[in-house]
Amino acid sequence: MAFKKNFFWGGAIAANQAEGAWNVDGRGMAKTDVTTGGSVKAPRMVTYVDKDGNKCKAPSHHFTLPDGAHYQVFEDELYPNHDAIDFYHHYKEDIALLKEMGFTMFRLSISWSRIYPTGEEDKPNQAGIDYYRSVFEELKKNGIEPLVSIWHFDTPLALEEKYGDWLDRRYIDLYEKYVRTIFTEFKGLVHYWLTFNEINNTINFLPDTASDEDFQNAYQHLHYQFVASARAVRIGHEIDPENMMGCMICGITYYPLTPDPKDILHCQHTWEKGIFYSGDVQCLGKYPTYAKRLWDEHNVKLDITEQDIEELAQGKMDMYTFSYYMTQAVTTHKNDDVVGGNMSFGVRNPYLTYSDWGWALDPDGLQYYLEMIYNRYEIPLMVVENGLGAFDTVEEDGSIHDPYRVDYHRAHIKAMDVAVENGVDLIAYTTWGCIDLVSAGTGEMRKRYGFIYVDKHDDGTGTFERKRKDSFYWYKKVCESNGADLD
Ligand code: BGP
Repeated sequence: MAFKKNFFWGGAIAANQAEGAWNVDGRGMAKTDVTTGGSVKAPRMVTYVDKDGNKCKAPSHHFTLPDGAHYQVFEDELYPNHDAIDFYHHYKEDIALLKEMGFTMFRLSISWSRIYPTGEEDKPNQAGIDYYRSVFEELKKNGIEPLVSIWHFDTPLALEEKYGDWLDRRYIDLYEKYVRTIFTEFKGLVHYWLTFNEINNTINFLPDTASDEDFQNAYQHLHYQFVASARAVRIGHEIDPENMMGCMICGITYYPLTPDPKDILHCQHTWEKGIFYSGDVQCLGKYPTYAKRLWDEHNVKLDITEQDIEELAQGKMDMYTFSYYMTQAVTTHKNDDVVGGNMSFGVRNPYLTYSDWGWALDPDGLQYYLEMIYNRYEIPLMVVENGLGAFDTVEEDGSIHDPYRVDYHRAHIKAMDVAVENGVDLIAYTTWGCIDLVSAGTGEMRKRYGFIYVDKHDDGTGTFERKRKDSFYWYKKVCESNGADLD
């Protein structure tokens, strides 16, 4: 196997999908606290009260709070992220299991509203800081390097109500205050930071049929996050020159469905809009040439200042990190054979099979992505999410047989190995949802990714008991053999 001696093997979770304890120790709310469960067919809903006091629900994707409305938790609704898998109270037990598997890296996120409950306090919430310090110390004690996402889809709800969803320049300073606090408090404990999880989602999941106003908002939202991210990179380096700062991109490999030159061109433009736009700004420190075309297509006029341009140039990433689950075929021809549920994942690729949630299974696409991206930026890469969301069955004796999960990871690790052999500087692999957690897309528990099973269910029941699946023992061999033993 080609992996370096100090390659990081591990797994990943996110605060809002794992911690639970949503209203404990002074934490403020985030959007996920007013978001219900859903399924592949039914979207997750946000709950709010309109200006006349009526209880309302709306699909959470691309939701904008109407004027005069307020987000609200309703007693007769179930909010899966409220308890999640209660990592907040189980972290010691969970870290012991990760150590047993041989993890050398664990990716987790900080909930902004545990540190600044409304985002606008002058002083941080000490209980939030103490909690994360204990988690990082526990990891250190167990020889596991933390990889910390600063923002994983969880802006404090109070800011969302006041300033909309990153549509206000004031977010940049508020985010700066938050990152200064965590860089200072956790100096020496954390060295690997990711500024915004899947920052490109704002634009790559926006359908071409969306209105010009939606595109205007999406590109503006992204611009403020790019500046906030670049500023975090600069400040992260100032506070601790040993900090390694990374972007985090939702990595999708796009293929043209046919050799029609129009499909090839369309595919290239899909890469530019969905993947390269966000990577180029963050890794090359400036907007690419094709940005003007993307903006012009939808009459987008951005608020970009001279200072923003300077900040982008000063905040280039040390590493490129990404999630990888699937590939998508795109075409300019009429084709109704689309895949996915309430979110579209392109047209069906006849050469691939699909998961129960409509995600294309394609390890070759990971090799393609790794080689494409490394050739573009030539900085270290990390695969920080990869995994199979699947139904698991607990047998009567408590065992969980999940050969499908082992097959999935084995094939993706082999693909990484070939890319490394071909010269890609890949330094880490953290599988998604190494401990079962709440799905971000559907809010389900039954869409399980873990090597560790958690007794928690979609109807809110469960004991939170943890169990080792068969894949737990398999991944342990992988970690301990540095990827050599994949049998
Ligand atoms: C990514 C997110 C994660 C995670 C994963 C799997 O988009 O960064 O938060 O949830 O996808 O998606 P899902 O939970 O919808 O299966």
